[in-house]
Amino acid sequence: MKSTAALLTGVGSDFEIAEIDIDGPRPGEVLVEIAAAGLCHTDLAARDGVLPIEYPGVVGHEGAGTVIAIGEGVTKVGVGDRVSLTFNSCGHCHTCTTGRQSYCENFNLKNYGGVRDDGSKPLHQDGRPVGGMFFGQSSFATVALANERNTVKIDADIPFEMLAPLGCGIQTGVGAVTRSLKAQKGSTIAIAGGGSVGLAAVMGAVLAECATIIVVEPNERRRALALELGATHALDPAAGDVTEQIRVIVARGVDHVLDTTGIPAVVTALIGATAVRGSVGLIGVPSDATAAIELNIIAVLTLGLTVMGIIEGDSTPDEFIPELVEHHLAGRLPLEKLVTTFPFAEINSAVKVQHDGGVVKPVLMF
Ligand code: CXF
Repeated sequence: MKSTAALLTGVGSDFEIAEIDIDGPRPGEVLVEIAAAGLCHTDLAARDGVLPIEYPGVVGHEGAGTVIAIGEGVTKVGVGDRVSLTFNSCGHCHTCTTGRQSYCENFNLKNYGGVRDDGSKPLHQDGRPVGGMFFGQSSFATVALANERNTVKIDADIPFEMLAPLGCGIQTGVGAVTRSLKAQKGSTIAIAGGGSVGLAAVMGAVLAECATIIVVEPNERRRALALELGATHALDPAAGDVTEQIRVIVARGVDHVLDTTGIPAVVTALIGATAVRGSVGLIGVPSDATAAIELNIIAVLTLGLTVMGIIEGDSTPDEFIPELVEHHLAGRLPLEKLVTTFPFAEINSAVKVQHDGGVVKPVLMF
């Protein structure tokens, strides 16, 4: 069938809205009419060649919409169901079968491989293949093909524009604090970056009842938003050494630090502000795939630090996304403070406004 998609035509290109053909669902697949799709930096990392995709190609990995067809054997969802599309996983490797599917051993193939499970490509333009299946969905399109595994049925009456970003950015931020770092009531945390993942992490820290929630963010409006969401302190990195600024607030250092920036100097500054036996969570994707930090081995071992890479907030989406929906509907996860909607056709302006810091989480509406 026909789908109108935002095509990336080459490394660094703008999105081009064009009509493509999309195959119907095969066994285990689900065809979804997209109602809303969040824009995330990972889509732009694919645009910029940091994540390997095939051009022309369709990205988008925070889709939400309505199921319009299902393939053989699909039982989790049916036609007419409202769904959130999330990251993909194989379901049969060691990490998937032990409940840690965000670290699927086949993560790259299943999320950036560009092929469905049988190795074929479901998107075409004028008879030629188009890169797709990005995070098992490629949801910057009016119709997306997903897998039953990365489709989560949502019964609750939540607007699609609030549902969409739960598929990646919000579950990543909230989950990093509550599920990965396992922050406890009364603990202290510093979060670098006040974008959608960092601010979702603030919401996670509020849910976890952390006593001190410090956000480090250069943009003044985002610092104000962090405070409105429940951060206890918002630091401007330009105001001085970040490690010292955090230690002025919590002299012994904070129990948890979380980096959403991927900037090595920021990670190093956060590590310097971590308390004895503290944990360091890394979520930010660097713009340079070779980015590295130096760790002083004696310091790490004598302080008893845990350094943890985090993917998708250690989420099991079938459970965690409905939980987040409940939090939102009960007023505990004010996503409306992060989301700004744009018509799908204005995807390039959404990218620009987000890049300039004008909005936190653009959501494209179809
Ligand atoms: C991604 C970040 C890069 C590694 C895989 C998961 N999360 C969301 O976009």
